[in-house]
Amino acid sequence: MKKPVRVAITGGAGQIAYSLVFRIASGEMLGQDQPVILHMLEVPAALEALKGVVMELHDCAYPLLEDIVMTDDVNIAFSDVDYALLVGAKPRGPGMERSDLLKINGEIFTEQGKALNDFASRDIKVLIVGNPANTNAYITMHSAPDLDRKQFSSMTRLDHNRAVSQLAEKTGVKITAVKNVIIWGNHSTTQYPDINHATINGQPAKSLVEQDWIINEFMPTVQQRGTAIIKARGGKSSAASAAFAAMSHMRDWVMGTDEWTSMSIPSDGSYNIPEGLIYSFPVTIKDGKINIVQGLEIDQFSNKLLIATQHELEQECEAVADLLV
Ligand code: NAX
Repeated sequence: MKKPVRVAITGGAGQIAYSLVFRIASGEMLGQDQPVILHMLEVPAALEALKGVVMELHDCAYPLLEDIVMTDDVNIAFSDVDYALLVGAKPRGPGMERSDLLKINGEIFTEQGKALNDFASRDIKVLIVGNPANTNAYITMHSAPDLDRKQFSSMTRLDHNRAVSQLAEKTGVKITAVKNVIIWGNHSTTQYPDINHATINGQPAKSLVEQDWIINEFMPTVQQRGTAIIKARGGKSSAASAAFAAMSHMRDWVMGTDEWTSMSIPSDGSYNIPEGLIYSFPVTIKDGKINIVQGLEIDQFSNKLLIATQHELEQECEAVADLLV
């Protein structure tokens, strides 16, 4: 057995965490030979509910779960943690403008970034799930100047999985037949789900579906899937699929992957995306290092969409500029 690692989850009493923490404790994220200590952070008002989740974790008697730290103190939550999944965030309330949402969450993620900077393991890997995820990751990264930018990411894996699933369903193939789908940009409706480089059983996906379907069905379905789920679930947003995506994102970061996946990471200037912007790219991962897939041909239609989602992210970053160090 390996030495236990510490995994922090914020928003521990929320609905995504309720699907996520049990899988982490069972070894699904980091492997069956990796004991874990969970650090669960909540706001004071939700500590009682969090207590219930912790009771259930104990009731599972997971062999790999060594200990649980339950707290409303961000510094304790991030002390010596090796992995942090920042799920908790303030939802958009009635009458709240997007700029208000950015500001309120900006304050939360500034505080959390500072705590990661001061108390987390120097090798920490950070995934931001809470929305607006890319900009929250940007703020967290800027609030942790002693950590490497490459230690920060945000989640577009759920969008990626949605795109793979839509394409498999349309062409009547198994999920595993679909490769090289890409989500570019922001985790918002401006994201660009791109199948120009995708293959299905080795054949170009574009030769198997019509352009009209790509533009008028595939892209809007993926972009607006979150809203469709909220409507279908009577107001509740995606939770199990989001938890699975978060776990897969972290697992791939640690274990590596030969196939492409999509991750929002600080741009290194690839595809002319300004350096440092947290932007979703096609990536592969080896030995814990995330590599952006290089050399893809970007046609004019795609280029316009890559720039549009970049602009939205730049505007979001501008709206929180006064919070950045
Ligand atoms: P819930 O409202 O069920 O849970 C959020 C939890 O976070 C609450 O228990 C709340 O008390 C806690 N919280 C709020 N501020 C906190 C803070 N400062 N520190 C610690 N905990 C705090 O939301 P849930 O459905 O779990 O969704 C969580 C976040 O994920 C939301 O921001 C949501 O928009 C976002 N999502 C992101 C996705 C992505 O692909 N990146 C997809 C799914 C999801 O919509």
